[in-house]
Amino acid sequence: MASSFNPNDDTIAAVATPPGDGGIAVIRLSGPESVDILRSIFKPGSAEENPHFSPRMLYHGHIIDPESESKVDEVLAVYMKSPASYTGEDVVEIHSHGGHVVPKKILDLIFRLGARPANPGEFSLRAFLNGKMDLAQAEAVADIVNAQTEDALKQAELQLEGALSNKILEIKNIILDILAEVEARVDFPEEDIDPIVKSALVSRTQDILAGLETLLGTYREGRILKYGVSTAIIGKPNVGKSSLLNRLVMKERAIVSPVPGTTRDFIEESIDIRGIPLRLVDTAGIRITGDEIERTGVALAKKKAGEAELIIAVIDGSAPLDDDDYEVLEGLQGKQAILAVNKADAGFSISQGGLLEHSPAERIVHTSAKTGIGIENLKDAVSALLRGNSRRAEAGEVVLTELRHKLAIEKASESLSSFLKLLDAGESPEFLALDLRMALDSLGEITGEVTTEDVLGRIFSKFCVGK
Ligand SMILES: Nc1nc2c(ncn2[C@@H]2O[C@H](COP(=O)(O)OP(=O)(O)OP(=O)(O)O)[C@@H](O)[C@H]2O)c(=O)[nH]1
Ligand SMILES: [Mg+2]
Repeated sequence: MASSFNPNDDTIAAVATPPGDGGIAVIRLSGPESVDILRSIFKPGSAEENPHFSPRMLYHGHIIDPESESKVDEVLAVYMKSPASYTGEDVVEIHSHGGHVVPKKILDLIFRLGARPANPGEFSLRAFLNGKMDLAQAEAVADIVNAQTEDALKQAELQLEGALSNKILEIKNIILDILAEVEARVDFPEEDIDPIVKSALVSRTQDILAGLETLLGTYREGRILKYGVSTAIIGKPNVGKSSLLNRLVMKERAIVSPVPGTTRDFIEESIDIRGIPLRLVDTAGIRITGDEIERTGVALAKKKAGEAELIIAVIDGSAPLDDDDYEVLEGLQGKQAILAVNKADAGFSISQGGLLEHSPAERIVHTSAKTGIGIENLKDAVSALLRGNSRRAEAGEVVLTELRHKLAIEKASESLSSFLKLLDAGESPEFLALDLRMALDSLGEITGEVTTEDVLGRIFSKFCVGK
C-alpha cells in the first residue's frame, strides 16, 4: 500500500449532506482531534457539564463559538470511537440545522480549531486505507450515492457487501493453488510436469477463464445500470416528440403545441424503463428553416442525436412521409434506434413496407403520445434493444459496473491464456509462474491490494465531499 498518504495524522471535516434547503445537515469529522474539537465547541443542553461523549450515544446541546461564547446552533452530536467507525478513525458527526449558513458556520469553527477541509471521497479513502473496506467496496459506496434506479442501488449494495470482492478472492485462491503447484517445480526445471498434473492445471485454468468470461459478459448490463443510457428523441416538427417525452416521464415537462417548431432548446429528464435508467432528451424538430433561433435548435438536435447512445425517432403515422421525415430516417443508419410511428389514434397513412427499409420490424412501434396506446410496447422495444442478447442478471447476481474492473479482468484473462500456451509448450516453471503472478496482480487491482497513489486519486476524486 502507498504509505505516503499518512492517513491518520490529521483530522478532516466536511458537511456530508447536500448544500441548500433542508431540515438538518450533518457535519462529519474524522481523525485523532475529532472528539477534542467537538468538546471545545459543544455545550450540553442538560445539566451535564462537560459530556464525556460515550461512543455511539447521541448528545443534545449547542454549538458555541469558544472565542465569542455566542451560540451558533442547537445540535445533536455523536462520537464513534476508532476503529468502530466508517473510516476506522475517531469520527464525530454533528446534526445541525440545514441551509446554507449554519453548517458552514460550524464547519468554519471546526477548521479554526485545527481540522482541515476533507477532499472529495477522503472519508472513504481513509476507510480503504484503514482496511475497513477494499477498493471495490469503496467504489460501491459512490455507486450507492449515485444510483438512479432501484436495480442500480441493489447492485451497488451487493458490491458494498463484498459480492464482487469475494468472487475475485475465490478466483485468486484457485490461481494461488496453481501457482503453488508450478513453483514446487521451480527447482527442477529440466523435469517435465507430470501429464496428469498438467492436464489438471489446464482444466482448472480453463474453468477460471470461463468464469472470468461470464463476468466480463455482465459489463454491458452493469454499465447501463450505472451510467444510464443517453437517449435523444428526434423527428421533424410537430410529430409529437415533446408529447412522447411528457408521456414517458408522466408529467407536463415540455411545451406541446400544434405549432410546428415549438421546442427550440433541448429538455432533459431521467426515467427508468424496465429497470434501465435513460437520460432522455427532447429536441427541436429537424427541418430547414429561416428562423434563426429554430435553426440553432435544429443544429443542437442534430448534435444531441450524434452524441446519443439510443435514438427514439418519431414520425407522424397519420400523414404521408415527406422529405423532412426521410432526412430523419436516413440519419438512423448504423445507430441504435427505435422508430415510434406516432399519432396511432389518428389513423394510419404510410406504408409499413417503406418503413422497413429504415428499421427492422422489431424496432418499429406504433404509439399515441396523446392516448398512451403503444407506450408499453415502446418501453419493451427500448429494453430489448438495449439489453440485446445479453442475459439479464438474476437477482443477487453481481455484475461488472466499473471499466477499471473490466480492464483488470481482461488483463488477468490474457495472462492466464498465456500461461496455458507456455504450459502447453513445455516452458520452464519460472516462466509459467510469471504469468500466474501477473494474473494475480491484475485481479488484486480490483480490490486494491495492488494499487498506486495515482489510481486511488482518480477513484476517490470522483466522490462527493463528505463521503
Ligand atoms: N392525435 C394525436 N396528436 C398528437 C399525438 N402526439 C402529439 N400530438 C399533437 O401534435 C402536436 C405537436 O405535438 P408536440 O409534442 O408539440 O410535437 P413536437 O414533435 O414536440 O413538435 P416540435 O417541438 O414543434 O418539433 C400537438 O398538437 C399534440 O397535441 C398523438 O399521439 N396523437
Ligand atoms: Mg417539441
